[in-house]
Amino acid sequence: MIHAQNKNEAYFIELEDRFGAHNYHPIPVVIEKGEGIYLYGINGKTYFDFLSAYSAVNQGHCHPRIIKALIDQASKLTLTSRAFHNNLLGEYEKYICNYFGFEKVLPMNTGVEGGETAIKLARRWAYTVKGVADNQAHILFVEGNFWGRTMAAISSSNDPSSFTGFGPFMPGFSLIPYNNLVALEEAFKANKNIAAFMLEPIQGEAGVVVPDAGYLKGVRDLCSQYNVLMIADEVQTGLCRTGKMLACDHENVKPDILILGKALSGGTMPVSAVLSSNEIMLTIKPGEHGSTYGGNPMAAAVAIESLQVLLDENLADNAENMGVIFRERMNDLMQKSTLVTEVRGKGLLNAIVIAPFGNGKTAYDVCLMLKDNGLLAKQTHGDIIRFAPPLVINAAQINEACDIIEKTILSIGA
Ligand code: IF1
Repeated sequence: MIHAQNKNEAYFIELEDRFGAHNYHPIPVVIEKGEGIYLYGINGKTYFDFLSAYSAVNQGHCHPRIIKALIDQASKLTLTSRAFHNNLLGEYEKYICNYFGFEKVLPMNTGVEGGETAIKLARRWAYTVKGVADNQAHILFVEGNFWGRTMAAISSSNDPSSFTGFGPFMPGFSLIPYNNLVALEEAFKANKNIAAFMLEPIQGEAGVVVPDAGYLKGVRDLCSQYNVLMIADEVQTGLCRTGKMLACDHENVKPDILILGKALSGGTMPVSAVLSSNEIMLTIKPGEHGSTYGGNPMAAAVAIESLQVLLDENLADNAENMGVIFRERMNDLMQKSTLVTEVRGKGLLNAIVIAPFGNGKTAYDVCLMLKDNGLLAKQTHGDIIRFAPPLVINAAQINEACDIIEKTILSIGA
């Protein structure tokens, strides 16, 4: 086995190109180690991680407590399947239900499985509780949503890069504009078969789109008034990312169904969870839904520790405070450079919008320059750069990272 240092970045990138599907266009950097807010390249360079694996490593890379929980459990029992009980699952279910104030949890693995589970629960509730006629249940989504890559997820998408060439699509879905309570109430009045309204409290992939103050509360009130389930997809916005434990907490809104994922495992393995009430959760009977790995002992052990770390290290408050510093620095930069046309976000989920510059260059090109200056971030939708470091970042580090962003932007043009 030749050690990695004998092989350069091109070697590993070429391996992926030759043997891997081409379903991504990564920033050309090869990482071999992660610790806290830093990623370490095989090229010997150290980088600020300002993506956090799309908010999956909120606790920081390889958090020692979470890694210990993973290793300890992996050495004892990794998987029983749900055909048998084990001594971890019930403890985890009690812990996470009490942690978020819900009666029951349905444990899955990926975020999109969480979304699929939420939709199945909503449809089943519509038929057995709300009284919607069979196969008539409708789920309402918002334009710009992103909740994964499955056929149901792309069937509810209005992003051509998500759905083009994958039809036919799942029926019973429609979209309304985000951040629009008038459109929401009109949709509820027009269709009595609406089982649920599913939304991200802040739209991540759409480019960190923060709705108006009061929108989430308005959604909550309209869903209650029209007997429609509110499904909050907090896979990316949850777990302290936006400065509160949940983004819904900014307006003291409690959804009927809450979807969690990503940082639920601190970036160690796929762990997702759907939380809801007995009335909704018990509409699914034994054998009607599940997953081989859903709720496995390793996931249970890691999720408990990942959630406890969020509390013990006050990561919501830190995200709030560091986010204020970050947006102040970015707004200051916007005064210095016409390249930055907008700054938006909440907590440590932020983004800047980049104006077109020099012969078709885009935000991707800015990300390449940021990489060369020691900071890793990723563009979305051509002109937006999302900045989302691990929530353990401190004031000195966030300012050092902002120095890199400022230096990079000003090197392109004032
Ligand atoms: C990729 C995007 C982000 C999500 C929300 C559910 C899921 C996601 C709000 C599904 C997943 C991931 C998917 C990942 C990159 C990343 C992403 F760029 F794709 F759109 F974060 F914005 N709800 N988002 O953001 O969770 O099944 O992936 O565990 O596809 O490369 P998953």
